[in-house]
Amino acid sequence: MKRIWLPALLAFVLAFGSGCGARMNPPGDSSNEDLTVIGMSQVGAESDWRVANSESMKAVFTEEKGYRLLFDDARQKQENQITAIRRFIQQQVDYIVLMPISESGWDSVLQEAKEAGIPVILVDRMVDVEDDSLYAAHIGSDFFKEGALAAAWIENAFQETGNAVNIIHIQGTMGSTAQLGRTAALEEAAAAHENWELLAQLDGDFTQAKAYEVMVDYLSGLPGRRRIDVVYCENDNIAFGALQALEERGYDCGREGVNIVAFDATRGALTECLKGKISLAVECNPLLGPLVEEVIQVMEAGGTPEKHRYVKERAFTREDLTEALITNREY
Ligand code: GYE
Repeated sequence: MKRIWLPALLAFVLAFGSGCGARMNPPGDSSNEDLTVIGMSQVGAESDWRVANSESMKAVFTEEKGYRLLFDDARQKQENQITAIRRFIQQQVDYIVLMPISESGWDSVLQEAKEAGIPVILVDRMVDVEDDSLYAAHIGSDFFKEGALAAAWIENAFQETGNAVNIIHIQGTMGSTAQLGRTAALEEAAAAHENWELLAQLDGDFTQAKAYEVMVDYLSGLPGRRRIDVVYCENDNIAFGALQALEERGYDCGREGVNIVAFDATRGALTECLKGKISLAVECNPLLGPLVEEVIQVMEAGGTPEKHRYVKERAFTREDLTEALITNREY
């Protein structure tokens, strides 16, 4: 439903409806109210990060604040995202907010949105399109930078060793910006360190179940026990799956054993970090709802939003953490 300009609506009601008690809507029916309609296509609910991200959006875009949020969960399928966007175009929403599962394959559907005059705001990951006028703005994380923070920690942690540093790399959804950036940072660092050995690159699809499965398979396929120094997990849920698989097979995880490095730094991972089981938790901030609202407010006022906005992030080791910090964390 498109917005109806309130003064015009009032004038209409006063001119034609006054005196007979007519209203456009019965009480409680907000279908014709002056709401900004947002069609949101979310990747899915594959991780704790994702759930926190969806909650942040839902908390901001409420009817009390003047929005109607049409939220679509794509269950981790790009075709579902494309179908949702086409539906939003038909419904003539005011804005489309898209968390794209992967970078490629968006040109045509975003062109359709552009032709319908509906601005698209990208959240979290990016799209790889020829024409960057196909989206109005992008808000998310610098995933390469996050990976570089992790690589710098590994470098520092193993600088004294003369031995090989044995690394297992469990990747997120292939082709997503988060995977591409975090992978590129590790691969670049591995190429620059002669003694870093990438023993395996496994596809963990950002989920705990998949990571557990690929890690169990990998460990079961080893001829014997092997020294593993680092497991570079491209999100917290991958780290949880890897940790479970490693511990079940008798590996100790922590500074003296297998160093798990994870991304997101959600409460669950920080808890494992404080226990010493995750060595490094690199932050990735999912609380992007308020920043998306800022972009919409700029556009509502006729302005042009910043094209790319990256959120500030840090990394945590056990020494940085306290119970209180974890309890007070918003995600
Ligand atoms: O790290 C992961 C999620 O794109 C930043 O996707 C996001 C990533 C996040 O499922 O947990």
